[in-house]
Formats: sequence, structure tokens, C-alpha cells
Amino acid sequence: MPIHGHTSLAFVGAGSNQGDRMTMIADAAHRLAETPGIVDLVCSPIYETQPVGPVGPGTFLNAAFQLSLRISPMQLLTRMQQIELALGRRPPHGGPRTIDLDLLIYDDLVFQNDMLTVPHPRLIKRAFVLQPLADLAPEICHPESGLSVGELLAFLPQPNEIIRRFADPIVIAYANAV
Ligand code: PH2
Ligand code: MG
Ligand code: MG
Repeated sequence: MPIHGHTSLAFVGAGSNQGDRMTMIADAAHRLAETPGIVDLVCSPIYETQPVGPVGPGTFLNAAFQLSLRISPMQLLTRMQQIELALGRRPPHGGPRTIDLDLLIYDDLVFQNDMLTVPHPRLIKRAFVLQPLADLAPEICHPESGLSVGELLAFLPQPNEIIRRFADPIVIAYANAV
């Protein structure tokens, strides 16, 4: 685990296919941005996407968040799980969800324990993750493959599950912004 005197860069995926999907994504972004130790959050555009796997019915809204942070991956995961609960995420694990927050990338960390695998094991196959990630940071290297997010997106088979760009990025106004 990294030492946290310095600022790390992490990417989180957000998905919703239940309830007021846009409000769920925006609420999750604001709650993450307000978290102590998360010093900046930049949101991607929001995409409408076809469900991949048995998680329907209903299309998803998907986005990604770029975080500058001084908390560890496990601290971030705990906070993401609190936010999922607060926004009404309920079992079953694979079913429709008000909000799903997944830690995608944390610096160049390759790490696995019982609760967390970084980078996210399915990220390289999913347009609903790679498209918003590539909007934020096409040059970011996927630590295991050594390929950039932009390259991974370009290698995906077409057509993919993206239906359309649904909304502009959520803007976070930082109280301490200069
Ligand atoms: N999340 C999944 C499985 N399938 N499909 C879309 N379009 N968007 C998601 O966020 C998503 C999914 C597992 O978390
Ligand atoms: Mg997920
Ligand atoms: Mg998840």
C-alpha cells in the first residue's frame, strides 16, 4: 500500500440503472468530492449504455471520476461502499442498482485482497468504463497490460454497448477553489 504524505491519482467508475439515474451519479460525485482526503474530483461526460450481463432490465447511465486524493485504496473503497448504501444500493450483488461505484485504477498499483482488486479486473473489456475513462485521461497507463486507456478503447470490438452521450460532466465547485 502506498504511503500517504503525497497525492495519488485514482479513477472510479459509476453506474446506475435504477431510480433517478442522473441524480444518483451526481449525488455520488458530490459525496466523493466532499470526502476528507479527496482533494479534487473531475467528472467525465455521462453515457447511456446497454446492460452488459444479467444486470437489467433498463439501460445504464455510466460515468467515471478522476480523483486526487490522500487516502489509501482501502479507505477509498470503504467510503465508496458507504455512499452506495446511502444512495439505496441493495442486494443482490449482480442485480439492478441505484448506484455502483468501482475503483478502476489507483496510481500504478497492482493489488488484490479479499475485498478489492486493482486495477479493476473487467475494466479492459468494457466500453462503458473505457469510454468515460478515455475522455478524462486517454494517456493513463493500465498498469497490468502496459497499454493506455485510449489504446484499450480503440481495441474493443465494434459496435459496443455505448448508446449515446447522455449529459455533460457534472461540475464540482470546490469551496476552497482559487
Ligand atoms: N455494471 C456491471 C455489469 N454490467 N453494464 C453497463 N452498461 N453498465 C454498468 O455499469 C454495468 C453493466 C457490473 O457492475
Ligand atoms: Mg460494477
Ligand atoms: Mg461494484
